[in-house]
This record gives sequence, structure tokens and C-alpha cells, in this order.
Amino acid sequence: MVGRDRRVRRDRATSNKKARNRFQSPVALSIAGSDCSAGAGIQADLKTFTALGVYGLTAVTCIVAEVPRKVSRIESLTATMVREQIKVLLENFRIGAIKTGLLCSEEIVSAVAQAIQDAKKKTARPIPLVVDPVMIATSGDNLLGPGAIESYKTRLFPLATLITPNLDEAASLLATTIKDRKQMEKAAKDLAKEYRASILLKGGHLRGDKAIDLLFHHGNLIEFSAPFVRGVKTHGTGCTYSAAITAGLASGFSLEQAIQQAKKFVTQSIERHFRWRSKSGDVVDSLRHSF
Ligand code: PXL
Repeated sequence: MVGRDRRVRRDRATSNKKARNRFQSPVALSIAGSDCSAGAGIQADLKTFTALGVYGLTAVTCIVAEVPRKVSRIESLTATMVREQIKVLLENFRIGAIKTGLLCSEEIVSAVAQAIQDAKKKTARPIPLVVDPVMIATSGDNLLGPGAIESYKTRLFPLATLITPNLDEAASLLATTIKDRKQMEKAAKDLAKEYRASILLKGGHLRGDKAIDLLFHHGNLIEFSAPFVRGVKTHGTGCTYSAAITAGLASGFSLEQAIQQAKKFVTQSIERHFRWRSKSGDVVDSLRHSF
């Protein structure tokens, strides 16, 4: 090939690449359950992705019949169906980041881990994975089947870029209690060491003037803090937080930048909440996913 032809080809390849990049809108995948009252689960994740300018995909794991403060019934999809959703999405979209929410059963946790591990082998650059270890609903209802936690520990956590437990989940995973800042720091470090992932330990339940979260990342402890919004009763803040982090990672932010944006997003979504009176007369609040 003469030099001019080679140059023309190279220029064409470069401009094709530029054109492709211009059309690479950020895409994120949520693997989670459906909350029919739309405060948590895939509904919260999709609203969050959209508000942050990211195209959201979903692989549904289970369907939860619930209203705020009461889970009525949970039905799981088959692990095969969950795996198939993830497979077709990974084959057809350039997914920038993945989050997992409610995974419901041991079989589904294992299927998700397997699908992500398979994808890892096929892609040059691993897709960041945010694991929100959803175990118990804000209402106090248990959301996971027997054996699921063991499967998280052995199969899914080791694949995670970031794990985002709240205090109860971290205490349960470490079989300990977490009652103050010092114990929070130790728990974040212990979890990071055990699962070789970055840990964002959410301290929202440690009541104070501030909602403080601790990130243990590459050996450093970093604090994220926002004013504690009082008098608002919502569910789905954990789902929304991890979805917002995932949206940031899909947009190319660093982990710290993504968490910083996500913390602001969650705080604003609580402050600007929806409020109405339910048919039984209770005041119901819901996050307004907006930025
Ligand atoms: O907030 C935890 C949670 C996560 N995912 C789904 C849920 C809930 C709480 O009820 O229904 C689908």
C-alpha cells in the first residue's frame, strides 16, 4: 500500500473512532428487585440514572409487592432468567458500570456473580461493580432467602469495586456491633480487608446533626458528610445512593467524585421529597429523584 492510502485509512479510522465516541452516551445497569411502590429497587435506580443523565438498563431479580413501611409478598424470578437478562444486555450495550440491589436468593446471587465473572473474561477493562448488600427493608422486613449471605461473601463481594453496607448490614456481616465513629472506622477497614474491595460504610443510622459515611479505599479513609435531613420518612435512600454512585462511575468519574455527587444527590432528593396522606391517613414521604 502506498503511503497516501495508508494515511487516508488511518485518518478515516480516527474519524470513525471520534464519531463513535460522540455517540457513547453513558449506560448503567441495575440488577435488582422491583418495588411496586417505586421508592426503592429498580424504580428508584432508573429514576436516579435518568436524573443524572445516564441511560439505565435493568435486570429484574424479583418482584416485591409493598407499600412504604410494609412488605406484603416477594416473588423471585428464576436464576436462569436473571442470567439471561444480564447476558443479552452485556452483549448489546457498552455498559459503563453495574450495581446490584436486592438479589433475593442464594441461586440469584450466584447466577449474578457468574454472569459478571463471565463478562470480566470478555472485556479488556473490567466494568466497575457496586454491590449494595440489601438484606432488610427499611420497614424491618427480611428480604433475603437462606444461604444468600454466604453466597454474597464467597462469590459476589470478591468481584465488587465498591460495597455499600449500612451500619446494620456491616454489623451483621462482621458479627459485631457498630455504635460509634471509631467502630465505624474499624468495620470499614475490616470489610475492605476481608473482601478486597473498597467499602462505603453508611452511617446515616448513627443519629447526629450530620449523616456521615466512611469510604475505605486503597488504604485511605475518606469521610463524606451532609446535613441530616430530619422529619422525612422515606425508603429507598440506600438504593438511590448506590445507583447515583454507579451513574457517576458510568460517566467516567473517579470513585471519590462519584460518591461526592451521589451524596449530594441523595440529600437533595430527601430535602425535596414528595409528601401525601395515604388512604389509611398516614403521612407518606417519597424521594424526589432530582438534581
Ligand atoms: O430498600 C431496600 C429495597 C431494595 N429493593 C427492593 C425493595 C427494597 C425495600 O423494600 O423492595 C426491591
